[in-house]
Amino acid sequence: MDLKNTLAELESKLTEALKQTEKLEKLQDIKAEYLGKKAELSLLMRHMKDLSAEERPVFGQTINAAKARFTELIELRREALEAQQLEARLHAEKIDVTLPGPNFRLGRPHVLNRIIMEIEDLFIGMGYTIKEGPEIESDEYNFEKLNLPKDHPARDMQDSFFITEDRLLRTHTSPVQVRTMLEQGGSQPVKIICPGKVYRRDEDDATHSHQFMQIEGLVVDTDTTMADLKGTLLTVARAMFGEHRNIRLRPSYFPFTEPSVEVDVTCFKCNGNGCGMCKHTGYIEILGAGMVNDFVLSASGYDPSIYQGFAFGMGVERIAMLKYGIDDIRHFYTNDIRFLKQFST
Ligand code: 2U9
Repeated sequence: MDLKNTLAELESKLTEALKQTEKLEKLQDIKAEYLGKKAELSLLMRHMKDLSAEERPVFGQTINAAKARFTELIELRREALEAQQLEARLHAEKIDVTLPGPNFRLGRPHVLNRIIMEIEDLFIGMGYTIKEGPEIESDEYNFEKLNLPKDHPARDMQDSFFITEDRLLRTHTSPVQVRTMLEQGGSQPVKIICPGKVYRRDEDDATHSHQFMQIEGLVVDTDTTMADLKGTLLTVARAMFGEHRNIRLRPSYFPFTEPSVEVDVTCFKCNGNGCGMCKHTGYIEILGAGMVNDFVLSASGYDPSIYQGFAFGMGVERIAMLKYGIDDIRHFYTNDIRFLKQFST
């Protein structure tokens, strides 16, 4: 059989073998069988020595052309099989984009933080700055500078968690105001609100929590009056409880303010007519306030003959409980998702 026929026969065998092969890995074996060292094609080269000098190059070129052709046939099959495999994978991994997605549960700010943000927005609108400070405080900033010396009976109103003789968990955010006044050096006006966590040694029950949140405010300037305080608190009451609310001030006592007042808002359930919610008084207490005590002004560097100030403080939980009719303060801290999810934006 001459060389051309042998090669044609080999090529048709190779073509057949490739046609039968469905697996990419098998191509390696076929390549070895048809192009490897022991392949028939390679063995044919041994006949070179029996040929004349003129015949050898033609023989060599023919064999090399066959090698190139065989390599091409194998590669073409490889490409076809690869394309087939990709097609199969794409088909198997097809995603149905019309299927409904997983039901993501959106988070939301805690109801207490929402109320704080609302109140912050209101005060920012009135030109206030928000100030925060440390939760571990010195006795001096938490008590002494606020007119609560060591033997003062009013310290009992705020039973405290002491860490050392001089360090405690702050019982109110008032030390933030003290720090701000000291920073301002007794000559710049102050207009701030201070939100944050506070701690008191109370037994936890439906209306008491050893940790709760407060927002306090402080304005110090050379022409600050009780009328400014009243106007400001009326604005807060209306923003929180409805535009038709009114407020009344009742005399009270706080060591850091003089005079001091407790502030009631007309009942938002009965519009002030009297109902179970307001115990038939028409009013609900929402916060405490007053004109800054002269001692407190001087203790933080402000001359009370030039400066006056007003201050107020509210418990955020109390505001939320009134606003949403929540009957137990512990709901805010036990994180029952059924409770929390009721307060969406
Ligand atoms: C400085 C001067 C005065 C802050 C004030 C109140 C009145 C008040 C309570 C409300 C409910 C605390 O959370 S509560 O128990 N607070 O009634 N707080 S005046 O007066 C200040 C603070 C800082 C330098």
